[in-house]
Amino acid sequence: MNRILIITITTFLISNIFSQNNFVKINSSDTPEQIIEKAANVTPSERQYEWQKLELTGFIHFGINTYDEVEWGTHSTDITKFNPADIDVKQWVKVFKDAGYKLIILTAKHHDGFCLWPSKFTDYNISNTPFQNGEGDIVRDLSNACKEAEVKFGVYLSPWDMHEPAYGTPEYNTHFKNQLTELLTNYGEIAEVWFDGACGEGSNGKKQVYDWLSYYELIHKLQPQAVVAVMGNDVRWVGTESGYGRQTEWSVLPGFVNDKDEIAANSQQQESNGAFVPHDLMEEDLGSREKILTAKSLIWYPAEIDVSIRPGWFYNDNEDELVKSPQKLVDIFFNSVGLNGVLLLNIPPNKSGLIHSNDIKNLQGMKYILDETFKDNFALNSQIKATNELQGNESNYIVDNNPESYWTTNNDVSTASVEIKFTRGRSFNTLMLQENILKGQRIEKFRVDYWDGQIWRTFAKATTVGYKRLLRFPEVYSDRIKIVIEQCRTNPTLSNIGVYKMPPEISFKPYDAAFKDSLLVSITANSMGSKIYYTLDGSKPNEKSILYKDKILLTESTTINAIAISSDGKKSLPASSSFSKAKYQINYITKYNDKYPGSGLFTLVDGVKSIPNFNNGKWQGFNGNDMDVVVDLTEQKDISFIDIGFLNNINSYIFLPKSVEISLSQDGSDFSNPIIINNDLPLDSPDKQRKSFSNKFNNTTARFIRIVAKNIGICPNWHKGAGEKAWIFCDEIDIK
Ligand code: FUL
Repeated sequence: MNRILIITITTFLISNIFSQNNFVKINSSDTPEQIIEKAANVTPSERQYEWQKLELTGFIHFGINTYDEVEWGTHSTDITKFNPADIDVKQWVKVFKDAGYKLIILTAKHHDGFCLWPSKFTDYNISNTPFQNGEGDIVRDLSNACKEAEVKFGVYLSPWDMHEPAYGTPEYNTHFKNQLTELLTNYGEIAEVWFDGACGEGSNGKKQVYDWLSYYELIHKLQPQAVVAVMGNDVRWVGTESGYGRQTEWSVLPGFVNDKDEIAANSQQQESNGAFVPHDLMEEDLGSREKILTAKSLIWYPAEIDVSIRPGWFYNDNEDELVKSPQKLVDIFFNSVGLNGVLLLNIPPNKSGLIHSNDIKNLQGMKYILDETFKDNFALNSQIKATNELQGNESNYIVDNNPESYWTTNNDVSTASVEIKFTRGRSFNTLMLQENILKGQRIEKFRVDYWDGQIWRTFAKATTVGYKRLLRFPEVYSDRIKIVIEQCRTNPTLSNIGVYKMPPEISFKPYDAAFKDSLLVSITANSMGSKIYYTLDGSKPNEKSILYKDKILLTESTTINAIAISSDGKKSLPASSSFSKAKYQINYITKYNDKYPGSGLFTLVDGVKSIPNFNNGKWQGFNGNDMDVVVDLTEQKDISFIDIGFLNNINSYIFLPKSVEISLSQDGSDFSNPIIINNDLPLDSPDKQRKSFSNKFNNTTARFIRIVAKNIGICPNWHKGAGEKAWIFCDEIDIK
């Protein structure tokens, strides 16, 4: 995303792009009050409004990168390896739909240029792969599956195309529109078109000047209901790919237009440029009074928050254990949908064309927590009174469960409050507010108080609301709350209030540890009055399992499974933690790196071997230095066999040791005559393998065993990390 493109467009074009109410010009004669009033009345277009209500949308990154295990491909990739033998696009749709997602966007073409549909305009497409004997069309299959499941469908078409020879020339704009036309005419209704702003070099070393406005015109002609996102005029990029929006998130932003009605749109998504706004989309403040008072125009330009469930956008089995947890996904929900945005969550299918079970499990966990949280709204049908209300828009519309009906004040007030009395006292920790954005986004600052029996106490404060604002706070018990709108651009509206209690969440202390003789484990739940039940035999916990009262004493390797049930009957997701008992004492002469501690001090002697996937937490890493440890068997023992396991994953700078030295001692100080086992594999042997360094012994006794694994030190010259520290990853020392 490194390029600036300046496009000059006419007023005529811009008035086509923005409907009457989602775009307003500021006149030089406008007073500050008039500008604020204008801002308060900018509203979404119909397609923007329909899109905003989706809340949860899904992203699928799939393509040749899945097979190359890269995030960005190259123009010269061999596409004959593309063959998702077990592909089941219905599974993709089901996974998203079951979790409440309303739209799925597919990477029809990523930056490498490979097309998942048989495009007539390039050979670099799915029909030239072995997949379904060249008859495959994943855009067709997924759009059909979405239609059948009543999920909306969208396309990601990368403007940057590393493969297409025309890229970098004006002809490419025609080529790109030809491809857009194929996607927008052959696959039914398209709800969103997603353009990334990346503009790198093509195969000829040239960069492209994108003719964005002609792309938009084409889209609006062929699929008028489709929003154009990110490098588009309907939906803006939130500014990060972390899943977290701003605490103050305005949908009304300054736009381009000057007094002479000439418009300069800086249409490039960049670190330093917005698509349709004259500032950096990564800035913290996009729409405050300070910003809009100097604006030339104001536009409705809401935020989409894109994030992947894994570290990467494309599938890589190295990341199977790094799928975001249900709790993390819920946190993302609160910080995207709950901050006036739409969440676009990416779940990448694997090489066989299926979504991995870890992703499904965590997404289902997210859905469970959200359903449990939002199933009872304590505010529904409560008694409600406002300081001021407009006839026909009384305050009871806030609690009628209809997001389209709303309360507003009978004159232009910038402060007002609404008091809600529940049918009885409740404990709650979550609040939801919605403005009626069809009237505009107006609230700038609010607080929420509860009645403690004697006085009002503030328990939450925030700034913008917009389509939806969610707040979490430490549990409060009361039968009454008051929403105090402290600052507003014009008379405020509220269409919905929700007051909820989240299900409890469990924590273990310590978590997943190895220990020597015994270990005390505590379990806590983050909701007052919750009961915790657990099992020690691997079975699923329920209300009939052991009730947790005090720390659990472990003397054997054990997995604890637990659930918490709050006083109002809400169940946590089951949680589990494994504890392994070390067979021996171990002392470190060189210490492991704290970034990869495995499960702590006893990891190497806890009897747990790791799979050749260094992410599963049981590997200990040594960075740049040798591994040098002494195992103490605590008494003289017969020894017949010693085996030490190491990981090879040079893509992550993890190399096998040059050699492993084993020396035995009776007294723990004299370690002479080590047995040296050399690495017999080449350093560049395939990744993700666990190699044993072992030795047999005859008639040998010892109490102490010293193991030195020699690190190659720094990554070799031919390696991408040449000169940087190399890692050794060890999982287990096995002694028989
Ligand atoms: C980025 C792209 O470069 C990534 O590969 C990914 O597609 C993401 C959603 O957008 O800008």
